[in-house]
Amino acid sequence: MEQGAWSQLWLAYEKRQDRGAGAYVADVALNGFSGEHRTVKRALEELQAGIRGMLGIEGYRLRETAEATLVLKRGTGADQEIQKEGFCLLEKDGVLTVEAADESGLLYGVAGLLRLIAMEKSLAGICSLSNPSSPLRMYDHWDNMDGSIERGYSGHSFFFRENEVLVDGRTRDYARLVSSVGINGVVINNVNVKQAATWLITDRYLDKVRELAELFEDYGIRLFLAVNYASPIELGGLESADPLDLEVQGWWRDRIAQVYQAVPSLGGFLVKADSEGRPGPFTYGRTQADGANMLARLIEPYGGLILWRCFVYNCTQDWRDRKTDRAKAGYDSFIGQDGDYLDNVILQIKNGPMDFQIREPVSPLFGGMRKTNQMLEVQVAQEYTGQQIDVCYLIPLFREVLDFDTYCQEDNALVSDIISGHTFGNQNTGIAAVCNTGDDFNWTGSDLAAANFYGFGRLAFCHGLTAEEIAEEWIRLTLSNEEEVVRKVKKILLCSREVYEKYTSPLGIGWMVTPNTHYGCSVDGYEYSRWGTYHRADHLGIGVDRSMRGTGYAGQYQKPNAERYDSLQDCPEELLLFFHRVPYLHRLKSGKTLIQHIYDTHFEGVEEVEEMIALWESLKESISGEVYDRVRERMDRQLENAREWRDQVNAYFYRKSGIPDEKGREIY
Ligand code: GCV
Repeated sequence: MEQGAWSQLWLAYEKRQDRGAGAYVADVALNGFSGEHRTVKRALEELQAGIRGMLGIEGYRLRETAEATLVLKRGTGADQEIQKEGFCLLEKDGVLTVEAADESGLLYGVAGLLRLIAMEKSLAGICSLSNPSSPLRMYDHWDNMDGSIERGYSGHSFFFRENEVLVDGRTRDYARLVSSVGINGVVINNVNVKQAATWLITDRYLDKVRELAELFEDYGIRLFLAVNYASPIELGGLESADPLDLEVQGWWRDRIAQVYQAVPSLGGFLVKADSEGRPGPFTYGRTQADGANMLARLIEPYGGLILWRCFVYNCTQDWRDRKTDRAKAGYDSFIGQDGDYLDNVILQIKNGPMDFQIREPVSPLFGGMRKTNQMLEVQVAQEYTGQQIDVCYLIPLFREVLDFDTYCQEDNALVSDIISGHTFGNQNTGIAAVCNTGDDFNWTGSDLAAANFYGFGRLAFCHGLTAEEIAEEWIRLTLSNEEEVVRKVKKILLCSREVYEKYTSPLGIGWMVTPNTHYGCSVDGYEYSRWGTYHRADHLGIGVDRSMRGTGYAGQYQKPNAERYDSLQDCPEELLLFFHRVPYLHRLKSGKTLIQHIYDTHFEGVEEVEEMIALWESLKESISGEVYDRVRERMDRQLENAREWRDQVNAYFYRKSGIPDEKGREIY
């Protein structure tokens, strides 16, 4: 297998203690699968690389349909619990079986087996069934064709360079990595489709797109493209992109036919319309459903999907306008057409109503929409959460979103249920994350940010995993199986989201970031701008009244969430300032005043970063030098960032409120 000048991350297959796995893996039978199938070949290659690296076994004997100690078997019986893309690992009487319903499941099953070997787990008596929780599990890349990455913190794109599509060893390793954690769909280009990227659906690029799509297919991944809604104008020379215009429809019909002729396995299109300056159906007085359905109807004969983003809001708001509430915009733009979307449209909804802040309520579109396919969009790229300089393990945040009860019906009403298809019995559902990779040696800038890259895939495949389980897996696969390393790195990862929250914006208010770059503190950076992201702090208090007495946002939720959020007393405190305008001397449940809470958390946040650094330093001898140094260097930058946040936020609120810190600490 081609190895390049980049890390193999959790597929490094370094030497491991053999806890008995060696007894099975050298004698392999394929039962019900053809060794000639492209995905089976990849699974076998992976098995080979894994056992060679981890167990020192040079090769295995492969037999078709004969008995062996490792049987890779197609599960077909009616009583099988194994579902599409699922697998089961079973050990009985000295025979280990990886049973799967299809080739993708087999690939995931082999990855699951190699994971256990890498974690030095015994396979004796194992009986473990893994079915994917969500049908669609996607990474969305915001890569531009010039090689830059929007909100990328790990170097340049490995999909594009100088307006060319790249298909090489790195893209193959990318496919290996993400398929090994269960990803089955990838959007390779930025949702802000401009310039050369608009041409991705033309002959200029389709040959290369096909090559990449075929590489992905080997690994059970469908390639998707983000498309420019104004393509009929920009590529076709038409005067309009009105979805109801017959000429526009004809243009898309021809284009889609040509795209699928060139790339038959294409998964479909992702569309950012009427959002942050991108064109869309609103320009023509049409609804989002009109726009999405027009494309869906035309792509349906090819089995394609339209993933339509719900990130629609007015980004040219006047800050003096206190009635318009950006948080309400997504729901208001989509709820009216619930039920109007075709079955091959999936609405892709950001986890919160704003924009990937460190703390936001879950979007009320989940639970609000009942007759429309939905998928969740989260951001693994740390745009607002430390930009892969600050440690911020995001799986706990994603877990909270999955576990959120929308109360849209009595049972099975968690976000996790909705995006698994259990709530409304639909097939076209899923989960997507904005990816955090680039062409840095370690893929993610910070080595610890790879825990998010790994973890999102694992969580998408198995909603039941805890943040702790995923962290432990990643540490064992990537850093070390030494108990001390596992314990301490887990501690760093698991506290990191709260630590980041402590030294940045308090109690769900969000933002306060440096405009445009979104790294570092600027309390009023967006306060008097057009983006609709205000904290409205004055000398009396802070927060936005989104109760029914305020903007009414709380009313977009189902009961009892609507009532809880509406009430100052019952509102979950971590979201208090998102939903309410609160005076500085308001007493929190801890007994502290709001202002004292702000001071305390900001001091604590910095102290906890110092503790994280001390923990990391105590592992110097146990972690590979380069990884240790890279992380350590970023931790210094994190500490500097945290101090700056602490001092600016505390000084800001001290100056606004005039209320001193009860503990008399230095505030400037
Ligand atoms: C791709 C935020 C980001 C933008 C991003 C946008 C989106 O506003 O700052 O960079 O654009 O979200 O999700 O479309």
